[in-house]
Amino acid sequence: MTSPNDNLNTLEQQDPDVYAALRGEEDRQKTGIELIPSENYTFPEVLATLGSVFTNKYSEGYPGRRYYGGQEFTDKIEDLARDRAKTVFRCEHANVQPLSGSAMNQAVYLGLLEPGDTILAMDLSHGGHLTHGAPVSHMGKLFNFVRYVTDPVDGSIDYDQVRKDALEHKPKLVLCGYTSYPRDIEYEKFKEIADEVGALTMTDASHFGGLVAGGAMRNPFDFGFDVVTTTTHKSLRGPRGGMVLCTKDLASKIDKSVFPGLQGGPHMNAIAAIAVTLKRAQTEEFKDYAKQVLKNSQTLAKGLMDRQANLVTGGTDNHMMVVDTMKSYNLDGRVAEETLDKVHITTNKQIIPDDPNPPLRPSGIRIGTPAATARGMKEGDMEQLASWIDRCLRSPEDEAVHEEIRGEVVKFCAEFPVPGI
Ligand code: DSN
Repeated sequence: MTSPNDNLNTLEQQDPDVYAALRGEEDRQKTGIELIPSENYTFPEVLATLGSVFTNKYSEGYPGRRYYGGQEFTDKIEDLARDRAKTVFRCEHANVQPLSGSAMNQAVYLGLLEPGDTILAMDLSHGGHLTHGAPVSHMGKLFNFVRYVTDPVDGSIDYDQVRKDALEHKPKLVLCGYTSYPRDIEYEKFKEIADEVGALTMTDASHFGGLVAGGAMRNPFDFGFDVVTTTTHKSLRGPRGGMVLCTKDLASKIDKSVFPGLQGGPHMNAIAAIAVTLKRAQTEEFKDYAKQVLKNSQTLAKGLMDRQANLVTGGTDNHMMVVDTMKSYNLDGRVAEETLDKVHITTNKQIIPDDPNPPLRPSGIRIGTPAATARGMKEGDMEQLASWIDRCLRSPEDEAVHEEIRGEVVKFCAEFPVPGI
């Protein structure tokens, strides 16, 4: 059997351009601090599994019911992935085939609803996701999405307004979950609202799936939710992929919707890597990791606010914070992102609620702690990060300050090896 190193040697000989980019990306990941809340460093054994022979195999269908021969080992890994997902998320059924987040959510809408049906979901510009019915998305055109917004004063979800929207529009599905919202969800309220109008309940837990798995955040199934979707590469630290988790009575509709409804051959190398990730997720070490992500997030948010930064909702309950960079530093999000890039601190520009600016030049940035925590950073390190971020954004034109911080960041990063590199 060839080793991953042998395979990389072959890549270097066969394709020096791609090889150079791969080494460059490794170096970028090692010498910078990754603070995009949806990114992470996966486990070494996940990287190995992703680059394994499972990528060679077609496996349309489900374990025991495939359309191609030679499924002895693929059946085993898909069963492992499904069983582990059910254990980790305490649910009755798991489909681990969605290629990623968009397909995963589409499979739910298309499997449980009819085109034109109403779905109540969070508005993209208030923290929801593109696949939660943004008008530019195909799903936004196919279904009648009613989008709730956050409270204009404190920035959190206004449950009274959600209830009013539900009573007025009678959705068939009530969806909660977010991509840029720094607070926890009151599942009991969503469930009560959905029950009042006879709607199904769904959480898109993509951002915080790993924190639910690690017991650091609440699990929507404990509140009687019907469906939870999650990508597998964010706080869960697995390969890029998606899962639909649901109650037993929805299982057949979900499975048919994923295949043959939406997808063809599943990516078996990713499914094997999801199985590996879900084994990790059951360890004490992973539980500690999930708790530390939250402690780091709260420390970093406090560190920024102590330095007079303005955070949407005034803090965080989860792994992320949204900084209003216009109010804090008089910089738009693009300039803030680019300025932090110069000192090897990676964040992403972010539209904030009722943002007067356009998405490519919005008023904020998003910052999150899952990746930094995966490298072993703790509260004291978050204090240091807050100080660098604040100093850098208060001196956006000062090259000398940038050079000084960049040097400190690179030195600091050397103390925190990136898993798998
Ligand atoms: N792109 C992801 C995020 O950054 O939140 C969601 O798909």
